[in-house]
Amino acid sequence: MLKLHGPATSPFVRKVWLALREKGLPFENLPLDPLTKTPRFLAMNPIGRVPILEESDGELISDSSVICDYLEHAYPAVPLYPKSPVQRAKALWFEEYADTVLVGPCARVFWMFVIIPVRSGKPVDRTLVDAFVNEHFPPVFDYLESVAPATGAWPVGNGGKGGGSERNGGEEEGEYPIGIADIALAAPVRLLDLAGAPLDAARWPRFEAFYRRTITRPSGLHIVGAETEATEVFRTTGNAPT
Ligand SMILES: N[C@@H](CCC(=O)N[C@@H](CS)C(=O)NCC(=O)O)C(=O)O
Repeated sequence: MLKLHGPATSPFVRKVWLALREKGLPFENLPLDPLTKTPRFLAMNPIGRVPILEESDGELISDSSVICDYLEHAYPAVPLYPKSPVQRAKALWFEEYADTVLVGPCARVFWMFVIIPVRSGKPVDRTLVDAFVNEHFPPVFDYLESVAPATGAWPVGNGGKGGGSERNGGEEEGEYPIGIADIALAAPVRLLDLAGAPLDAARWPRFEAFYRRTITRPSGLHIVGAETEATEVFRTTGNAPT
């Protein structure tokens, strides 16, 4: 069976978790504290980061984007990436944007609410949180709001039904199915829920609604128990579950 190493609180672990579930692939999640660089961990991934996917034959694959690309090729039955080159490029853009830009402010809020208080022994500094959110959220979420779909999945698709020739370079007309863009964009935003500081739905209604309908799919509900448990370990110890 496939093994997914890393805590369910990690946005990159969550991204792979959602991809595995959307593809219908059974797997086991194994805790691995990414902040403690044990020799075993560094032997699995020399840069000491999660997620790490372990294939049933023991092969190890690191980095959420590399893992998702691997899954797409090794298990193509349920595709997550568009076939049209231009739609695929757009999907990869949103995956990259989520992994490099969106993740930062979401992770910082999680740290401010969950990890810093237990490590510092001081309550959450709301003034600091508000200042951070006011400075760092608008550039990211204003952009995502401006491109978010009013209904359905992110408008790049997964190689299934799409918006017809004009919009996606020849894929079939119809509703866009869930794909890697949806998964990658939803995964980090979940950190805000786990922090107890959900995204402001009044300010970013389209993107928040997109996020909410994506994360409440069966794939998203499947991780809730594990991430709640892992968040509690962080909240009480200041460290990841091991
Ligand atoms: N680009 C990587 C990023 C992975 C990453 O930064 N993971 C974090 C956990 S959310 C980590 O392992 N951090 C440990 C560290 O940076 O020391 C991916 O997509 O998998």
